[in-house]
Amino acid sequence: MSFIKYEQKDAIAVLTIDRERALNALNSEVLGELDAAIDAIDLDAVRCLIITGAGQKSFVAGADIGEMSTLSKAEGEAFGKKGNDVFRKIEKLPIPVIAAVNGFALGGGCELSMSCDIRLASENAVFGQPETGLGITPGFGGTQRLARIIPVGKAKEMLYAGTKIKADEALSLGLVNAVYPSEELLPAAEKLASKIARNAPIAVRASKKAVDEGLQVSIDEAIVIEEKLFGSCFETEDQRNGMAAFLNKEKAPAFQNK
Ligand code: CO8
Repeated sequence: MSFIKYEQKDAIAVLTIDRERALNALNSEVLGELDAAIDAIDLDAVRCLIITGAGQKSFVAGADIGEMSTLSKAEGEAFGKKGNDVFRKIEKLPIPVIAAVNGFALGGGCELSMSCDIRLASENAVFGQPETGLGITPGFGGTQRLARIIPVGKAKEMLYAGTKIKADEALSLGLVNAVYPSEELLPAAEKLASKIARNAPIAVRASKKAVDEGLQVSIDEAIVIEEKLFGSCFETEDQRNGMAAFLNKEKAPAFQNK
């Protein structure tokens, strides 16, 4: 692949969008490679995925403006669908995904980070949906996910006025979980990923599924989703071993994903 680097270390994988000369902007080729890289993840081995951008300046500076500039209505819709399909695939991965936002996260970059479960940012990160200043709406889910993550009034300001926010404001809005100096961002993301990877994988996946599916339905239906997933954990070796270790006053076992 020319624009995606993928590295797996034990149960953690780091996927880097690597088109640094265009600040990692997403053109069709990058999106195609991202899609293929997501499909290729070994979900039996990987327990947490980190997505980041190459270099110190940008996570992803958006969809490629040059490529979009001449699209027709039908082509615009098709390009939006291509991005949405990939981002939805990321969102629906059974394993947790952490965005390590190492600089500009604008337009499609902000949207990519929002399709991840958790966002950590470097101090120089900048988030924004500047599309209306280019004559378009966000097209990779920005109008939908931003208003679901931060207060709707602030989301609307960012969408209508193109207001960009820095890392500290993103932290205060809950758009990111934590902010680090640039050089500490990836180690911090890997530390969190390791912590997740040490827990029982079936229970972690079930927790993700319960949150994501539960948020789409009424609380009565959501509680039932949790009950079923909770019950299913009692068919696992990891539950038996995890609880036995606690009762025997031993440290948590190495969970086997069984
Ligand atoms: N697309 C294409 N090229 C880009 C992009 C981009 N989004 N962002 C940066 N680049 C390129 C620049 O053109 C430049 O290339 P070159 O060196 O060949 O001139 C190179 O990256 C470096 O950029 P700058 O010189 O501009 O770097 P600065 O540090 O001066 O500025 C900024 C950095 C502020 C990030 C600036 O580059 C910028 O404003 N970029 C555009 C940000 C933006 O508006 N993003 C949103 C794009 S729209 C979008 O993402 C919609 C998503 C949904 C699409 C649905 C389609 C239907």
